[in-house]
Amino acid sequence: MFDRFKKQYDWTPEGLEGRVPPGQYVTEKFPVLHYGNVPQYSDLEQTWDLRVWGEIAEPARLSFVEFRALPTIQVTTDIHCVTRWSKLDTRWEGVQFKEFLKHIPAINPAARFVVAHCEQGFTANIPLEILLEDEAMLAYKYEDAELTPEHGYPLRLLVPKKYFWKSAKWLRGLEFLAEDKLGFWERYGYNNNADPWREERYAE
Ligand SMILES: Nc1nc2c(c(=O)[nH]1)N[C@H]1C(S)=C(S)[C@@H](COP(=O)(O)O)O[C@H]1N2
Ligand SMILES: [Mo]
Repeated sequence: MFDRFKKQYDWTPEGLEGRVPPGQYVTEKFPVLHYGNVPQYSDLEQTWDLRVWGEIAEPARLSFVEFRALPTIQVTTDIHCVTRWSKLDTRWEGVQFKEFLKHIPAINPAARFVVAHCEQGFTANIPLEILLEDEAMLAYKYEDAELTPEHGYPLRLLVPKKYFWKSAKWLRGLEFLAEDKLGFWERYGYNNNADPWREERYAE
């Protein structure tokens, strides 16, 4: 059974057993959580790019215009933050990760992990096989509108299978690696595997 959470705007997912991972409550708000400041951008077409490097045939760089020309998909999914809020049926649009791979140099067979590099040095590490799942994407729209600055404008990762900290906001680079390398929260004591269904919140 789910305990009713104290806050007024949150509700108990009665009848939703199996839909919400253990220890989570459901919110209809969209909390904002991050370390550091919200980046400000002036001219994305001139100043923004997305870089890929590491275990890849050659490093590459996509401009804002090049990235926005890639085919997009929509995904409706539930998201689960390690601070215990879950939000159901969130709808995102962006470039599916496995589609993105078709538009960059070939990644090496040795590549098994990805580190997302974000503004201000934030990083998050994710196994490549998780990113190859259908709902993992490079997202730039939420509920049909451009992401707001605090939710990651102009680009964030969406990795719904993991606690939401792996859905890195303000994404600027993807590093492909043969060996895993801990990201920002992972080094800070959070569980590297971060599976909400197994309640993998903190490092052992
Ligand atoms: N760049 C960056 N991305 C980040 C974080 C951060 O500190 N920096 N925090 C993560 C955490 S802990 C969560 S729960 C989600 C929150 O996303 P939201 O603010 O859109 O709800 O962003 C994740 N992405
Ligand atoms: Mo989080």
